[in-house]
Amino acid sequence: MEGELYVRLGYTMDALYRSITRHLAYSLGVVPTQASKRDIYLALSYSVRDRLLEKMLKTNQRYEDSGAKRLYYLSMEFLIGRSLANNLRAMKIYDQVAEALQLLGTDVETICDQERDAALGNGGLGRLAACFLDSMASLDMPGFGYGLHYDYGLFEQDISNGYQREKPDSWISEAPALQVERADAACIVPMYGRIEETKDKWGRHNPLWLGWNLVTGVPYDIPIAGYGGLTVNRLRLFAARPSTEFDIKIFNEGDYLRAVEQKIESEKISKILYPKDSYEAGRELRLIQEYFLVACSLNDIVRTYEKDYSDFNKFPEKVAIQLNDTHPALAVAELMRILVDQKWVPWERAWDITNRTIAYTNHTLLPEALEKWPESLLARLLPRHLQFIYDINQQFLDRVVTLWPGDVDRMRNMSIMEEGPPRQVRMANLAIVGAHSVNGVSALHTDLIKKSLAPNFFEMWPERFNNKTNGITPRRWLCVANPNLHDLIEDAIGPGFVTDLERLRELEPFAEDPAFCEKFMQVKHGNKERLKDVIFNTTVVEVDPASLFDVQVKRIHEYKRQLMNVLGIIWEYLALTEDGVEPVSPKTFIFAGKAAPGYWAAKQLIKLIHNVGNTIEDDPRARDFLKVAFAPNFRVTLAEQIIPAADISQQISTAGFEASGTGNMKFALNGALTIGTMDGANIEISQKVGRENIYICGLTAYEIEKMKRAGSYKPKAMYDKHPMIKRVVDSLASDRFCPRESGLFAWLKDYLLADNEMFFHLADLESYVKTRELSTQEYVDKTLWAKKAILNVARVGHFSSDRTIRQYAEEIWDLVAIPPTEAEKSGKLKYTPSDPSSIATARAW
Ligand code: 26V
Repeated sequence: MEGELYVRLGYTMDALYRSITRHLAYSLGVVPTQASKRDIYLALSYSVRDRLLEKMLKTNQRYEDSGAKRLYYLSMEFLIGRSLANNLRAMKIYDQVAEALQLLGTDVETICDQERDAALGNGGLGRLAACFLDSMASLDMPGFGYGLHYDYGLFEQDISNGYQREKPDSWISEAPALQVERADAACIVPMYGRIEETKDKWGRHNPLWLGWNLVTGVPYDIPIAGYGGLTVNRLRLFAARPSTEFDIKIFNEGDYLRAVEQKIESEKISKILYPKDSYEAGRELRLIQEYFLVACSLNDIVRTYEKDYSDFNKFPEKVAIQLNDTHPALAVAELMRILVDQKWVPWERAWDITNRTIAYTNHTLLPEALEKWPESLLARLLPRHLQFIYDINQQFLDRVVTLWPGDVDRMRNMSIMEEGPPRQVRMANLAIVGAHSVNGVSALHTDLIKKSLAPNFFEMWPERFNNKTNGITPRRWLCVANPNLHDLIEDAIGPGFVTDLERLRELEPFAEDPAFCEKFMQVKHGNKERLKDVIFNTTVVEVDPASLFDVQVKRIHEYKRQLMNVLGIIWEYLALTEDGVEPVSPKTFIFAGKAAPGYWAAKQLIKLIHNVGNTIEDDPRARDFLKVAFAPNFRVTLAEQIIPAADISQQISTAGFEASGTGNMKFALNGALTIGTMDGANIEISQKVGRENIYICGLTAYEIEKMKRAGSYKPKAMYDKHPMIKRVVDSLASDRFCPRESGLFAWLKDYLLADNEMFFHLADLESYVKTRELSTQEYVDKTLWAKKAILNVARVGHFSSDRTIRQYAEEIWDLVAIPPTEAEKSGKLKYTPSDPSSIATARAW
């Protein structure tokens, strides 16, 4: 019947087999008997995509019918990793597909292993966004991601002679198996140009933005399947393309070449993900990217809203926008511009709408990561937005003056504009002023936002500030990454805990059950065996699964203190080789992580880890006790292999610097014990699992802050006083770890002994090493260890991103779930498209 699409896709083994072979023939042009693994991977992905799109259309219909509020998560990064196995698990067709693939002469793991990671993010912030999308879909919430469709994701890391080498990550070739292009929803984005101060027909001031260049934003939709597979939301990623206006007047070769140049210029915008986690002043292309994301997303959001409403009075009741850090903070100015300049909403009214719609999450206190953009750059790129920022600031400062008359320092501190030279726009201030909610990502972090980052703002608007402790999705970080542990838990406590993670508590009694403990340790051992192969294939280091796997995997950064871990290893190495103190268990130290390409100190640390590892391996006194492996090219997929195999998880940032951490949660959920400082979410993890089930060391954020203020940290005195600290530091200054590259690590001694050493390595070293020793001793007692590990698993249900998203939904977004109807659940629903263009899209498949 016209306008209706009957559901014909099957989910049985049979139907899936037919779908895969059909795609082999008609999408790829190969006969099944000649299909390569890659062909089968693609054919399976297309079969999965068909089914996801079917459910996505139904989900959309359900949301439309309900008229419910929608949440839009604006983020420059979505660190998704692989999708196929995750989608098979979500749709509960993993076993059927496994059987179908067997008929094709292969197996599901091999096929899932063909997929490349979508590495559209740097680290924690991007991975959090991906976990949030998973949770929103799994909770049946109308929550959608908006991001950029980068051609190149985060660089690939090769290691050559212990040094990091970067290679481009061309993700684009992989993308078609996941996404649908939405050429029909493309939008046009203006930039550059000038302002003409004119008057409208009533004689009112009416500035016009003229002479802009135009770029087109083409959306690509990636379906995001909720667990159970009935709710499928979407992540919409925009690619930059030249606007057709560019090519209209090509009269001669000169024009033609200019048109080509402009084409390249526009496409540059979504070419590459910035590989940094700190911001660098004046990077024009980065600001253009941020604006491009904001302009495309808001255009889409407003257009969707206007399908149902003719004025903007209900906008904040129907739309919530969450800013993932300040990267999309221009949304404040862009929404104002749309409302005032394009929709004729009065300024004050527009401001109220903007403020009630937008919320902001802060993810870091590091000064070098706080974005500021030169006023001159904004004046050139976005002259009209700058006017709005001035007006917003003026209105805001007028309020500050009435509240605190004469307090010039406070005004200067709170102003969105920073005095120069050069004058700059402070994006955090713009976000705080523009949003109705400002949240941190752990209890400590939120406290520090209130007390150190933005105390004046907190004083002005205490109700605006709130905490949302991060979480992780148990679907990826347990079901997909550690299926054997998932199955063991399910055997013990029954199904359902994957969407109700607090239920893991029911596992507590099993910590005392010897049979369960035995099985638990067997699962861990199996995971360690598999990781051994991964490490051998990528590093040629041979590790022993019977040794303690002590793991630190994350971006390489001074504040994360991989260096302190290395100092600990050297300490144990010297104790063993010079003092004859054998560790009670053989230990394998596993590292992985990328350093930003321009971050010299971080890259040196990678080299140091390799050299220390080699020195130990070359030393017959040490090699049977200690081993160091650096697994190259850390990414989501490698994390999925490493984390389930860890005995110890190292979370040792200088207190006050790691906003939350999420790796800490992934490890605990997979039964590793944490060695950690009182930083970020470690504090809350220790409260949940109990102090006796976690190894806490080091100074607190408060103690460090106090020492910094008093200038009382004297690392040289510690070095003089403590013979072992002296020996460890001196060994770095010698050529012991760089016999063929004399002097390579000498800088580290000066670095560690400087009074202004920001990260307090030596201050925490002794406490850290003692704590490590304790953990190694306890590891030898397998009964004790199994008990503690199981209690960690049982008590970290709180850190499901489902809990985090529920809190955002209730306390910030006022968003409710729109669960599948009975008809959807029974699979009989007809889909009636309201938008004719979606019929074409649906029919094409
Ligand atoms: C800043 C910039 C500046 C411009 C270039 C690209 C870029 C990329 C990222 C960032 C900010 C990074 C902030 C971040 O990743 N924070 C992490 O957020 C996690 C999720 O909340 C949290 O668990 C980590 O502790 C925190 O470091």
